[in-house]
Amino acid sequence: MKKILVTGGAGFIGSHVVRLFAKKYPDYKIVNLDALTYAGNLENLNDVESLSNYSFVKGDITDETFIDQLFAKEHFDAVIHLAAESHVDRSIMDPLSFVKTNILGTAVLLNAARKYWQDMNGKLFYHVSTDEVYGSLGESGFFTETTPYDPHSPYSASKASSDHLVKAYFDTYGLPVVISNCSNNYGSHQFPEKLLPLMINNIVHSKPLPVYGKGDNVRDWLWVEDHARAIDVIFHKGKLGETYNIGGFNEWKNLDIVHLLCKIMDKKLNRAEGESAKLITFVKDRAGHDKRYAIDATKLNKELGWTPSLQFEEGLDKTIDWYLANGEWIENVTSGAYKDYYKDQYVSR
Ligand code: NAD
Ligand code: TDX
Repeated sequence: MKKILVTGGAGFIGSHVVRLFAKKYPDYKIVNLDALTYAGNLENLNDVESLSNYSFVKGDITDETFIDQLFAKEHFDAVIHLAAESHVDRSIMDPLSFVKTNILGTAVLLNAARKYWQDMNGKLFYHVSTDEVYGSLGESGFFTETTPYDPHSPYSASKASSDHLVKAYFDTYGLPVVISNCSNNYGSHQFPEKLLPLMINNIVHSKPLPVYGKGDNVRDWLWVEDHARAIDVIFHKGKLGETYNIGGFNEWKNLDIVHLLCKIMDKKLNRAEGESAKLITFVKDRAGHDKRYAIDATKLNKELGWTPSLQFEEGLDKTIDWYLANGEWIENVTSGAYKDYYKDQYVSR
């Protein structure tokens, strides 16, 4: 029996990782630790909460005493660390909370693992990170595992720092670690501050669709369940001390993706063709906006045999259907503090 601590398991990607591990590995015990910030929601885990190998603990990864006590009590074999402040625009408004959670929180977890894993044999600290640590690409080229770090936003700088801490604990203490850096995820249960769920929600309500700058920034999109599958593969087969890039070889300009969403949703909502696209509104660009991300996931494919399972159009279709069928979920997560966030971020932009 392996006991795995998943941090941030009530968030978007974390809930998919918890679901995959708890269902696929009934002999693993999954402990989900989450502070339930605005981004964490136990409703994301309705279908796993009754499983006997799953439990939830509410707590903050920056609370050293609490984390030490948890490690002393639970004797984890592995950590899959996803808890983070994850939204670039929020990091521009409030950088210090990103420094606290993403850097200090990761350091507290690493340090607890170092202290409580007397025998490091068979242990694993898996850090889930982002392609944004590599900075921004021009028209061509890809991020590989050896691309130098060059983060630009407070979010990506905090994730870069946490990656460096993970590597330092491997080099200095021999802590068994692995890191993956993934491109933009999309899918069910994503908080509607990120591009795709925000646009889907606004199209449903016929609200303006705020495209930053000219909409010509490029992102490489991956279905969240394929990210969770990659984490499964790397967790079981990844080489200690290594980094693996995860991406879909699926680049889109923001404006093109918003047009595609509008086209699909016009059909699904029985609107005239072109009706939703009229909502597109160009707004002030994001400060320090990275131009293009594109991941080269060859290492993960060649060494560990992972490939994405879904084509983008199919994944987008499933994603839109999920949001249309889960109006109550969207209503719940957007009814409170989201309104203030939206006003601060978009109303006078
Ligand atoms: P999310 O914002 O949806 O979820 C983050 C979760 O962490 C939430 O459940 C939140 O409650 C929890 N959390 C935040 N602060 C905490 C704290 N101090 N203590 C305990 N829990 C805390 O984020 P996400 O999009 O699911 O991203 C998960 C991880 O994957 C992050 O580390 C992020 O950097 C990384 N990542 C995200 C993407 C993406 O496209 N979303 C891509 C690559 C990597
Ligand atoms: O309203 C919007 N309008 C807009 O044009 C929003 C929210 C975004 N955008 C643009 C900015 C980006 O170029 O869309 C693109 C995607 O934006 P986000 O969804 O905020 O993602 P991004 O900034 O690319 O970062 C994401 O990918 C890497 C995740 O939020 C990170 O957690 C992950 O690490």
